[in-house]
Amino acid sequence: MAGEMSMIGSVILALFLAGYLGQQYLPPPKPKVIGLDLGTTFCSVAVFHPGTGDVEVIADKEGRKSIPSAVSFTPSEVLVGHEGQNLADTNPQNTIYDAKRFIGKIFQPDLLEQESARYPFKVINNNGSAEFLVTTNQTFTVTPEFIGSRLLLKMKKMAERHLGVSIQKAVISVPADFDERQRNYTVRAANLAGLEVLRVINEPTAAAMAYGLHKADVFNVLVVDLGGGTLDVSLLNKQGGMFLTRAMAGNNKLGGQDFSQRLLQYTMERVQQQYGTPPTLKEDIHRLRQAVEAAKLNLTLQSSAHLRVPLLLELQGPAKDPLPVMFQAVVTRQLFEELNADLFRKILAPVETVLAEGQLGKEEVDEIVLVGGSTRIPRIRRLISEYFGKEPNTSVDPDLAVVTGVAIQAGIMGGSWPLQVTGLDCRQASLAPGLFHYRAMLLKYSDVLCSQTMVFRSVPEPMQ
Ligand SMILES: *[C@@H]1O[C@H](CO)[C@@H](O)[C@H](O)[C@H]1NC(C)=O
Ligand SMILES: *[C@@H]1O[C@H](CO)[C@@H](O)[C@H](O)[C@H]1NC(C)=O
Ligand SMILES: *[C@@H]1O[C@H](CO)[C@@H](O)[C@H](O)[C@H]1NC(C)=O
Ligand SMILES: *[C@@H]1O[C@H](CO)[C@@H](O)[C@H](O)[C@H]1NC(C)=O
Ligand SMILES: CC(=O)N[C@H]1CO[C@H](CO)[C@@H](O)[C@@H]1O
Repeated sequence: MAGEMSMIGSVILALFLAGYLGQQYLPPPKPKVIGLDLGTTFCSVAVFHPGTGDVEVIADKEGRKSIPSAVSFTPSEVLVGHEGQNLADTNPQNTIYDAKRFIGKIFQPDLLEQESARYPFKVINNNGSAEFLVTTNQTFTVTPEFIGSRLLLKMKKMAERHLGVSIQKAVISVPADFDERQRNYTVRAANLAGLEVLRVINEPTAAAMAYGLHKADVFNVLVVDLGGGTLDVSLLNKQGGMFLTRAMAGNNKLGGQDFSQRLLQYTMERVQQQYGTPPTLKEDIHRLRQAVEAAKLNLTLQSSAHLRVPLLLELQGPAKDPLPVMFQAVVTRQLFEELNADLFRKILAPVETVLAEGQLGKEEVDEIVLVGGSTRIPRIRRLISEYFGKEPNTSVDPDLAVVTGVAIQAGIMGGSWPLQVTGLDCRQASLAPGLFHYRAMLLKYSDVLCSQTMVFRSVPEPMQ
């Protein structure tokens, strides 16, 4: 019996060593499964490199790691991402964005009408589902999942070009509060792009995985996701290698756009003060909006930003030609924080809600993970760290945390090495009687062996 066990032990060890040697001497295999983050405003794609254990977020030809979730239809072509976004001003009725807000959702007629009033394109009601009306040479409708599929196809192609292999499989993230229908339609979008979806994973779970929290000794993880237009707070609970969503709350009308809007309002008032007339031309307001957006980004790193915007103002009455002026203003971080003080305070409300619903004290939260570009704002970070009395986890780029975690999951689904021993982890291996005397050796290679095999045991299951 003991001999048998040690035979089995030797076989297992041989397999481990084969895997290890393979890893040392064979060329690393290409990733076969991509990780996709189909966001409301931005999308990204990443892969897990089994050879090195690194996640790589794939950039487009211009080196950009996210593409805007915009698709623009013209008589001759369909433009996706930055190219689509560039037409938002000149082709507004046919440039569709925010499609994720509509995917797989059944609306009450009046709610859909309310929603569509926010957009320059036409949203029509097809028996409760939203569709977008596009008029180029012909007039036709497109579904939110079709828009999603064009974005996913673009990212699939970016990955294929970068990796030099064709890709058919993906893991994709969705908001934790997506219901089954919304998940199904997200999968349908991927299928339309020629991708088989191996798993749908919740965005907060992905963000936690980006920090390796699926492998770390933590129980309660709070994920704060503050993007361009929405705030989502999730309380995750890790149990036996699975992340469960214990509570969720949010504010779907709070985000970076609102902070920019306050700054825009302020600059418009300054123009009025300086020149006695507000900017009226659409192009001027557009330029101001861009300058304000740039200033907001600068203020996360610097204490002040200098706005310099050429404007055409109707100074001498509408009969005369507008006068070109160079509007200039300095905005400080303190001013930006004052303009938004009430909005920033609203961020803690859903945090308190999830703690109350999860019946958890704030001191019981083990890790806080920040996701979404707006969590770069220093005042917001401080608000959260002061509330919990500890620093949030911020080392991963908050715009790429979700896609990084999705890629880690994709790496798990794709397997790592041909000679991999799956379904066995180092804890089991080292406790198997026959393996006992090899334990020291296993531990010596534990970085290599365990980091591969442990992963299989700790596959987190998003709560569906
Ligand atoms: C749309 O119309 C333009 C000119 O009006 C024409 O050149 C183009 O071929 C048409 N495209 C389609 C898809 O019919
Ligand atoms: C409209 O939706 C309802 C329920 O969602 C369904 O029963 C009905 O068949 C649908 N009608 C059409 C025309 O698709
Ligand atoms: C979602 O898809 C699954 C599998 O295709 C199907 O069984 C289920 O009925 C779908 N659910 C909804 C709400 O569409
Ligand atoms: C932001 O910073 C960049 C580089 O530091 C600078 O070129 C740009 O003018 C700044 N913009 C504003 C609005 O301060
Ligand atoms: C503040 C901080 O960085 N906290 C944690 C982030 O997550 C890792 C786990 O991967 C912890 O080790 C850090 O302490």
